[in-house]
Amino acid sequence: MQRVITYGTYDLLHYGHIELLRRARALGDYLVVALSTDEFNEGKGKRCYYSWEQRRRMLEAVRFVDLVIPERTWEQKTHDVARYNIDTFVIGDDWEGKFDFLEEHCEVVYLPRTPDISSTRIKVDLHKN
Ligand code: C2G
Repeated sequence: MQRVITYGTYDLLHYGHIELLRRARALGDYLVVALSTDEFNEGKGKRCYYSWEQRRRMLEAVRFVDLVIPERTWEQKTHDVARYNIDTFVIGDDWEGKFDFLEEHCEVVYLPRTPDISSTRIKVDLHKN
């Protein structure tokens, strides 16, 4: 069984997120999503609209997602790859090169981001109209 992992905030779930999850899942048979906790997001300078619990429930409703775990630190990725027996780490190419250190533990794949959609853009567009 090919096991895949990805990381993210996934707030205001949108089709760019879904497209990432669909392509990530297509690289294996099982997809783990490490979902940024509210505290970790503060460190990323992100304030979420939905709580971690709400974001977890939404991701668990996505058929491409098999397991949601908390992302609490930048340093947990190597541990997660071992703990969940991961074959492939996947993330959008806005992170290109940032996680190459994982290559000694698993395959590292950066996928093209879906253009013209982001949680920030949704908030701005909604505010305008
Ligand atoms: N994404 C995408 N296309 C978009 C928007 C997002 O492919 N238009 C991807 C991102 O590249 C990422 C995932 O969807 O792989 C989740 O995006 P975010 O919630 O913004 O995640 P981010 O804040 O980048 O967190 O340790 C890694 C970080 O937790 C990543």
